[in-house]
Amino acid sequence: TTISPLIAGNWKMNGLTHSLDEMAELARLLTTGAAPRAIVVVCPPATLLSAVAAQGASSGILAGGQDCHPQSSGAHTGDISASMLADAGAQFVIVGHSERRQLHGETDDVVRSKAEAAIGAGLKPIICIGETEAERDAGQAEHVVSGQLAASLPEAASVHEVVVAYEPIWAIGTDRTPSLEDIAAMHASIRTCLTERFGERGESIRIIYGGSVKPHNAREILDVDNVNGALVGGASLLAKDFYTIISAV
Ligand code: G2H
Repeated sequence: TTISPLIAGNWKMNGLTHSLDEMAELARLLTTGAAPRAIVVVCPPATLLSAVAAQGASSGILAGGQDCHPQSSGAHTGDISASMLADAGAQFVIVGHSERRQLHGETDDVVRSKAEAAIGAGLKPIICIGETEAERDAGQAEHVVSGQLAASLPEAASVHEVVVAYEPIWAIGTDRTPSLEDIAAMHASIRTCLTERFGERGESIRIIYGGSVKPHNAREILDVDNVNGALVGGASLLAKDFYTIISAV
């Protein structure tokens, strides 16, 4: 594939001011080592977004949010809009992470509105989809994921701006990953859904894998057909580990 790979770090609810030292170290590694082939994105908690965006500028690290509200402003205490993330320096935003779907009750409809809001604000949404372990055991994984994909992706003409993140829920933070064959099959199935729906534009949409991507397994996962990058949780918190994963493409 000719799609340039994208490696995004999802810090989740981790990171205080001192975590910016890890950002500085990542920037140092990226500017002193061989130039990375991948687009590198760090999605810190919102409190650190401006700092990460500012710090990343000189080393080519882009910043992203972890969630956004479907509306651009208004009476929504505690929420953050896509335009606010853009204003703070974000170029990406994760939407529909399984932790949002499961812990905040986000449906495909909500996720799609968030993705549309992101595109409207000039951000690239990283739209997460993935099956539970019970669904995989029941042989329903591809069916469930293609349903989520169909309902979570916007119809917008700018759909090539989206990134699809396949994250099997049972692989998140568990140090378990699907077999390379299963990753290949799922990513191929997602690619087929994208081209059936969007034609040629569907060929250029990045499909990244997430769920226990670590320094030791990054290379083999990133080598799988139709895997156009990774969404990295735990291993993105340490600059050294994240850099090893970035360097694996
Ligand atoms: C999956 C992933 C990042 P981890 O949620 O989104 O986390 O790499 O810790 O499994």
